[in-house]
Amino acid sequence: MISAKKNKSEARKRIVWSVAGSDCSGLAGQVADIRAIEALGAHPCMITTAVTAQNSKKVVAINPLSEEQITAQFNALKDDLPADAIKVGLLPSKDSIEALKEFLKEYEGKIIVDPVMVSSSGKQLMDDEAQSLFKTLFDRIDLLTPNIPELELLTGRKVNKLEDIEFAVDDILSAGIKAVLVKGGHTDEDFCADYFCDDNGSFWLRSERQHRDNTRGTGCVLAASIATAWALNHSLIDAIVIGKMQINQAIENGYRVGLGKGPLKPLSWPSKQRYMPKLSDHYQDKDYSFPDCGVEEIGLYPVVDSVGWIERLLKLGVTTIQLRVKDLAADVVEEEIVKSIQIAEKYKARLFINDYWQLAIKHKAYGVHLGQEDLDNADLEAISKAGLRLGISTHCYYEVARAHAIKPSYMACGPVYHTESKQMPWIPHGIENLSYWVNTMDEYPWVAIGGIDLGRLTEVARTKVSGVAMISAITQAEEPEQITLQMMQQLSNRI
Ligand code: 3NM
Repeated sequence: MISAKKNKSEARKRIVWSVAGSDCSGLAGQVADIRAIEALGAHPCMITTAVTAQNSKKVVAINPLSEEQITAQFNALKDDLPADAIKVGLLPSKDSIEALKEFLKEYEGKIIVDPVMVSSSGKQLMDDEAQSLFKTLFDRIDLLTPNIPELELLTGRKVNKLEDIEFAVDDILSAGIKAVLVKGGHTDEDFCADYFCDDNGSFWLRSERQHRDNTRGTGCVLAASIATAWALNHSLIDAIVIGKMQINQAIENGYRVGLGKGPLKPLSWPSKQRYMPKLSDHYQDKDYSFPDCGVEEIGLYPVVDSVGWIERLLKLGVTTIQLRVKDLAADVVEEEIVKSIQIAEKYKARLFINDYWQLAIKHKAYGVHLGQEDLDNADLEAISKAGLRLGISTHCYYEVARAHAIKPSYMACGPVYHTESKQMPWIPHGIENLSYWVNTMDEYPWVAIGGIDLGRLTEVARTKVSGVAMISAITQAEEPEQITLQMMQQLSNRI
């Protein structure tokens, strides 16, 4: 997986095609797609499948274009403005499906399909022949984004409760589609939960429901935003979180224009905590609560692998530290943990135990730090009940959304720079992404980690992170005490 918020260094702007129906009212369809694609920074191209006549109250007419007319658009674009991702919406008739299938013989890139089958006013938008042909596209679809009525139509299953979605999605996946995101807008819950599933697993994305009138184009904006974030080289699951953030922002900014429902309005890159969904394996919130780390900033946060290092650094006045032991026998680990906790208490320091959450609870450590892999096995409820603080590592949108559902005491962002201390598949964030996270998820204290040393400390501290964590800058230093004191001094000067 790769984390890349915005890829500014690309010489060519990314291109996203909207293969869908026009909308003369400017509320949904290709107008919504274009707004969404541009808002996230890609160039939109339009392949129109039907000229629709509609307004804010109803769909008056769908006028499908012929296979020849649609093919001419594909041909005009394919060499000059090739797609980095394609978002497909309305396929009103056999002609549009045939034209798309023909084009897909030579296009091997990303393709997201929002199955626009019935309008919100109940008008059938895809004719019967197109509905039955639609399934022949399934093996080329990377992501399908049905709402609940469309899911029911596609599977013949009734969805009475949220759990039913999971069964219906299994049916679609076994028909050849690679991944499905079911939009939970059509329920009575006071939250909006979307369900994602592919071969690697599944998750729910949950946001508070915004009770707003102006929501035309929601499906278009979501699918087009996901396609755009994916075209910008985010992983698909990150793109889905970004799309959900954009939807939350766009709904908040919807406006009234005609006599009926107005459109939502996608704005530029979403960067507010309230837009971030909570991601977990269930649609309901878990009620964890973890204490905060106190009023004092986390500060210099050495990550070390022995009680010897803990004592050496706490003596210097370090106030936060992490014991991260790997590959030691269980009894040795326990002994290291017990001694480290005793020393931390003596110096009144905040000691986080990496990974070994049971031992941290047993010996009443100040806190636990967990990586995303550790989250699968840790009993968060037990950590919460024991009153320990919790820190969670994050590297991308998906992981931040997952951590957000847990509401930890702090979040760590890494790797900020290249690191030799841990093998990871991530491209370093750099200062720009670190700043983005600190400013976006601004109710959490952030800890920066990865490749940070004395020379880089000032620019990292300028992002207003609460803590700066490091391994090698201290443990590999020729004079660890001196470097530690210098770094503490620099951090205390930042205010
Ligand atoms: N976690 P150094 S980077 C333990 O990105 C760790 O989650 C990271 O070591 C993350 O300061 C990292 O030597 C290694 O680069 C930090």
